[in-house]
Amino acid sequence: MAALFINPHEDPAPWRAALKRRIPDLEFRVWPDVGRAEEVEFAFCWKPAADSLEGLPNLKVLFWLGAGIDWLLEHRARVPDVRIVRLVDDALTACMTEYVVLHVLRYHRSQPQLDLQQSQQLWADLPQRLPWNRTVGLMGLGVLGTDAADKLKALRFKLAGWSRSAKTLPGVECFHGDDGLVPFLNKTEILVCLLPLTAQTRGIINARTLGALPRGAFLINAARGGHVVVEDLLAALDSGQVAHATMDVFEPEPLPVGHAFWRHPRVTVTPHNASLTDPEFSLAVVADNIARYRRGEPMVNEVDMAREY
Ligand code: NDP
Ligand code: OXD
Repeated sequence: MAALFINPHEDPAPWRAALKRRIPDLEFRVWPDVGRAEEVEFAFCWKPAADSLEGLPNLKVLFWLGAGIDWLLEHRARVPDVRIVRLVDDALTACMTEYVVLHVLRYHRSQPQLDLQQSQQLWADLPQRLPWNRTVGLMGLGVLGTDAADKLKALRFKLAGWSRSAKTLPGVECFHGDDGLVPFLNKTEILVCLLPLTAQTRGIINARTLGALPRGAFLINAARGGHVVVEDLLAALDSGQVAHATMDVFEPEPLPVGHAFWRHPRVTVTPHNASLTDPEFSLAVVADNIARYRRGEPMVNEVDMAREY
């Protein structure tokens, strides 16, 4: 049997090497060299050409080489009816937590203002807050949100979190569901979005929700561009309701040249690199799931397409 790598964005060589080390009996093929299509049992995909998933009659499991499965939801009509597993691994989580901590601290320590002062050759103190007097609000308390919460807790921030279902996390004031959203936002001074993009969460960062934050709040969006209503965020930045925003994800990507975010003085743009997929770590998790599948055991991080994440 064979595994088909369908990822036009990455060099297949390290994936091939990692697979060979971990499952030597599984042949590695790279799309479009499918070979005998009926031999393909597993697909490793990230944003493939939409037709590349067709014509694989014995495909059993599609391993999505990213954490967010919104591409699959968007292309649902062309996605085969097979089991789907998303990527959750330590490297991806650790990198995302670095991104969140980096930008939370940057806001907490007024670094954008200090950069501005430096550009004006201005030597001036700024008031400094203590972390236990500053509330960071995590939208999404899943794999990434809970790890970021742990590390921010170690830095002694006050933490709030919002999820779909009710949760209890030590050191995090937890809110959930529609009723919990505004109370969560009301106390959030640095808002970090780590939600999946679903029908329920599309456009969730909008005039209403930004307006529920304390004036002068900060936004860090490392989830998906589709969470943000761009014109509402620009208006909130212009009015001072939002002091500064850091965004790693956009719709579309790459962020088009000339887009208002590129040159906005109170926006930081990063090129969807908050967290990167490392073939060695990712393949370890994929290989473990293939072994589970072969033993007839439940796989970990299987996606519920009806729930959309
Ligand atoms: P998880 O599925 O582990 O967690 C999702 C969290 O969001 C859960 O707490 C879930 O609630 C909550 N949630 C989902 N829907 C709603 C809703 N309607 N209302 C309130 N809360 C909701 O996802 P991960 O933490 O692994 O990843 C989150 C996202 O981060 C990914 O989907 C992806 O888009 C993005 N990402 C971005 C990367 C980058 O490089 N920029 C890299 C990796 C991921 P509950 O706990 O109740 O289920
Ligand atoms: C993502 C990822 O989902 O990089 O963005 O894993």
